[in-house]
Amino acid sequence: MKINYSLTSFKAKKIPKLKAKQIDELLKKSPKVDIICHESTDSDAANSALAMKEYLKQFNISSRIIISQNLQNLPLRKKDNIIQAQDLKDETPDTILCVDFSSKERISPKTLSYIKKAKQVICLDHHKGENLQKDVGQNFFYIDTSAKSATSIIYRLFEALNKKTIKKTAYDLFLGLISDCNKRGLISCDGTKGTITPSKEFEKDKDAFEIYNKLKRFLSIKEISEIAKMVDITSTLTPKEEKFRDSLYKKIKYSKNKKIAYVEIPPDDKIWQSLGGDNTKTSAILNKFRQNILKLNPNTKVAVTFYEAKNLYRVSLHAKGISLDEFYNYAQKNIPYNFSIGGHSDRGGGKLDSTEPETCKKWTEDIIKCLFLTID
Ligand SMILES: [Mn+2]
Repeated sequence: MKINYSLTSFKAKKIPKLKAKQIDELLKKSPKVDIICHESTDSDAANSALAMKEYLKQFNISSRIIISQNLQNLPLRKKDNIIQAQDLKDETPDTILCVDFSSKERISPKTLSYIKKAKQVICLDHHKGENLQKDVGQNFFYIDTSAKSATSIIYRLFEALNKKTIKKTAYDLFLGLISDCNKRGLISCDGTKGTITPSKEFEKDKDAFEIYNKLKRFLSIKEISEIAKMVDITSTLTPKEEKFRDSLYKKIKYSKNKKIAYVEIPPDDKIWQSLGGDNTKTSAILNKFRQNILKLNPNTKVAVTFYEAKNLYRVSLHAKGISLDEFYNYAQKNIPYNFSIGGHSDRGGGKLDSTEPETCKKWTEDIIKCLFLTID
């Protein structure tokens, strides 16, 4: 079969049947599929993988879910049979399905070399960034940056191929969507009350809201409340985690006009290390912190945190009322370090290939300078 390997980009409207069939055929000609999630795997990626595994199971295609995250606090219904990327053996994969990422910046070099060995690579993603096209041979990209979650893209895929799968995987698809939207402040979850509330902005996105409503219909009140609790991870903090959260507010630095607010957690920070470094819990604390800063300060347009994760130094950003796209380009071109940066217009991040305190400090300053130059 002749395959169209060109880059494909869609709006989050319905997926044309022909395109969906193309992905379906690529998957079905494979006896074995490895579904790979990005580094620091989040709920959207893991749930995308779970839903795709269910789909493949119907056709007796065996698949494995490969993640890079501690499973403990990861919002996910089923946690068995999951492989950590670091435990991958030296073998030649058949088909690799990348979910919630399509660029090498979001995976480790080891995972990239594993992907490079595959007979074919399929990517389903909703992020901006330079894609893997150059790095992998036979591949098929399906990138829709207007989708609110990777699970929304998978919803559209099932809708075009086999609607029954939507009902079967509704819990997972919904959980991924809620989790990604919660991170962007588009949907709020109250773990104590067990409620999920979409914002006005979310409701305005016709496609996202349609998917939200259709998936929600398959779920019971009990399941919805369970999802709210899982996603609102900061509603169940230990005293130590609470102390860490409160300390962030004391460490905020602002640019002169207050447009930029940032907190640096140095790579050798003892409290950060004692909390286990970057994981689902600490990342949720930082995420909520950035969102709160934007809510509390009318003048602040970007909230930024710097922290160590898996032997790299990271930056995460949330923006309000402005786009970060120009900043990503400018920083990548003008900062002379080995790092990558990107994401969505309103939420993104980057990582520096170093945890040397002096280098990290200098990089932090440069990132803030670039933000100042591009958004001020
Ligand atoms: Mn996502």
